[in-house]
Amino acid sequence: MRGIRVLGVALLLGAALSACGKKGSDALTIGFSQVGSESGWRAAETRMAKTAAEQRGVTLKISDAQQKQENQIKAIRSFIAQGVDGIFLAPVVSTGWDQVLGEARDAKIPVILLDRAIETSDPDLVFSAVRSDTVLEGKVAGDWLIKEVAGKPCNVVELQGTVGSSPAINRRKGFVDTLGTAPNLKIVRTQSADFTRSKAKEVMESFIKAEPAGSICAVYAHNDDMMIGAIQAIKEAGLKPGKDVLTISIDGVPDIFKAMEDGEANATVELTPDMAGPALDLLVDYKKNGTQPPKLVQTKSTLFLPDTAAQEYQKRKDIY
Ligand code: GYE
Repeated sequence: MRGIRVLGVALLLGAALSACGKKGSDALTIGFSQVGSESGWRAAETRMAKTAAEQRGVTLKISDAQQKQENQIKAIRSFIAQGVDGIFLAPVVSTGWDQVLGEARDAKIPVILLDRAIETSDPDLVFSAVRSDTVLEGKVAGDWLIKEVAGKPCNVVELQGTVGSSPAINRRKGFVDTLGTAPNLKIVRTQSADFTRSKAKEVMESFIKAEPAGSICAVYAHNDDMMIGAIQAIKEAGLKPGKDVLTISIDGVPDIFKAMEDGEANATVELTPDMAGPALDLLVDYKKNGTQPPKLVQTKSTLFLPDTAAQEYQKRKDIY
């Protein structure tokens, strides 16, 4: 009896020790300052980050900034105070990070940017970054539209993302520069709808009211969620999205594939929501083996059209 008890205690002790050992040596804790949940893409990125961390045995602390930079700065300071092993930051806007990233560097905590870029005078404040080429996304969108209208005159309206965010700045730039080569295409209205469906629906309603009836030939939205809002507004105005009004947007979320399948959207430029997976791999490799990461891991920007929408929707509907 006594022997069994001793054995039991020894086993418990052993388990406790090995658990401690794991925590002390290789289990990493990472803080992720997330923008918010403004879009379906963003929600998918958050979900995939959780899964990617679980798969790698990493503890991921996610802080939702509700689209406010001040909340992100607070979250980063709190992660520093907790002594995390690394920080992921999806920066809501592109400027104003030098101070707090300097604090992270002083604490020797590597910072990896996810999906959005920052402007900084000191690139060494950032350990690495995982994102797409958002200027290219705007160019792919513009090239598709130029080809689609085939020389006909076309009045375009644009729904921009969050003011001051790198994807809004760059997706506009890539698109405007590309349209500059096609004098038949003219951007007649452009406004931010903050990457959200509800604001985009309102802005699109105001565009439709402001422009002569039936004169809007195409909508370019900086993300699919805004396009879903715009499609709603177009339908409520008695027009057919995808036919009377062409649509081109960015992200490749399931809902836009559904809309393409239903003939209500024309094209999307896909952006993977798996930004945390590659970032975790870099950080784990650095912590374990001292491997210096590349400054940038660039994800693909692929154009999708209605011909494959049904099958692409099936592929995505359960993983987003
Ligand atoms: O396209 C949009 C989101 O930062 C690239 O943010 C990301 C963008 C994404 O809300 O849906």
